Amino acid sequence: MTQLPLSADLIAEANARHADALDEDYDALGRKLARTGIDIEAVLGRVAGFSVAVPSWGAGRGGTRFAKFPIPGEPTNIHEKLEDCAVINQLSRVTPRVSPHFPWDKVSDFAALREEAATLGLGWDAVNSNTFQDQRGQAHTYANGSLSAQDAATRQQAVEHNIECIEIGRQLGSTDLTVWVGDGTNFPGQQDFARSLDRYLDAASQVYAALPDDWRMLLEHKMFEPAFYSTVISDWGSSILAAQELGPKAKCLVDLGHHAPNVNIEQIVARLHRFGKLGGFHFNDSKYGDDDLDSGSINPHQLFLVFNELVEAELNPRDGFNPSYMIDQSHNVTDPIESMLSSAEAITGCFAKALLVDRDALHAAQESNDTMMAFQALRRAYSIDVAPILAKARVAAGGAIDVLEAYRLSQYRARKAQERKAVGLGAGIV
Ligand code: PSV
Ligand code: MN
Repeated sequence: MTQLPLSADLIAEANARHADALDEDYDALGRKLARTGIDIEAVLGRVAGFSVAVPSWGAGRGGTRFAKFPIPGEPTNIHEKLEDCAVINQLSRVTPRVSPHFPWDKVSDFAALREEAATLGLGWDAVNSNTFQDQRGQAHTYANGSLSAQDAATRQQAVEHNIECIEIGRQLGSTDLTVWVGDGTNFPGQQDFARSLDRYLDAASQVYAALPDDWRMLLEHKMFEPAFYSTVISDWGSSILAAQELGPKAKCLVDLGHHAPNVNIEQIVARLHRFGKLGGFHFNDSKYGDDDLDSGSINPHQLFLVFNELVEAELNPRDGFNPSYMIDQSHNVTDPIESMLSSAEAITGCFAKALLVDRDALHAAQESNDTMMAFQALRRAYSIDVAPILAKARVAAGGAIDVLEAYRLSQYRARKAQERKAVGLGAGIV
């Protein structure tokens, strides 16, 4: 039986105060959309079917290289993280899966962990391996790389860790392995670009060979950090070449924060789709070179344009279009639950807006080189406030009309502060 962390009565009472206003706004929006031939109920149905996974590691206050400022009631283990993820899903009803990270989320009994999540109404998304950090007692250091390391024993260790992640994922019911390596260099000349990629491909193919038939290996590229001169899988070009070489189960994962500023990410999405290699997303936002800001907080228009490509891609599927949607954020100054609630709403909102694009008008304008009307087809959809559709979908599924208000009313964090042990300050560089 499902046991959710927040009181259903509290959510219902909070919703009751907003119900009339929501009905009014939804009806008004319905009439507005009907004038352009859009059935709001059909959009509502699509939004109700949408979901995005939350990262287990995003439930804590990650901090930066400089400092960490924990808050009372933060989770310190996967069990507490799951409970927080369940709060996010209970209120938003759009985040029913958790993407775990190993060894951070390692437990002795994964069958029990799967049960525990199910009781909280949660399933599992892609498992993430971690060969960018050394763990206590580890035989070989990743200081000089993991899947691409010069040292064969280090590469073997990284391969085995990834295979262990697949095994854990099987027990949890996942079907995707996300592989991001921190491998790269800090100095020109430090490594030979070609040979390090050869080593990566050789090791990655051993991981690939261990994938069950219905699994995918999602390759995540990142331009820099922690390596600041070059990384082995630096961009979507390296990623798709590697995925093509590995085989059909290898796909590319786009973390929105892993590109140079102003890169046209929506075009990358279209390109990856064109070649049947779009595997998934890590949603977040970025202003400079960061990859941890809340989704849509800096560039909501870019997020909309990404979803515009995804809706377009869905209409022209290639090679089983089925990208996996995940949030990947680290929160430094906000309550992580609030940040993920806010991000989930921003992501779903962009999906909904993308559904409102008049595709016939857009395609006709494109075909006739009517630049302004093509742009306006996007602009009109982007300008529509879809909040009433999102709220209706949440209420119908048992969630909250105003997710942040209901969360604050619940006093959840204050209660956890009484129950949970305090988080350490962790290491910063100052
Ligand atoms: C790397 O910056 C990354 O985006 C990868 O997805 C990691 O698994 C995650 O963040 C957590 O460090
Ligand atoms: Mn990521």
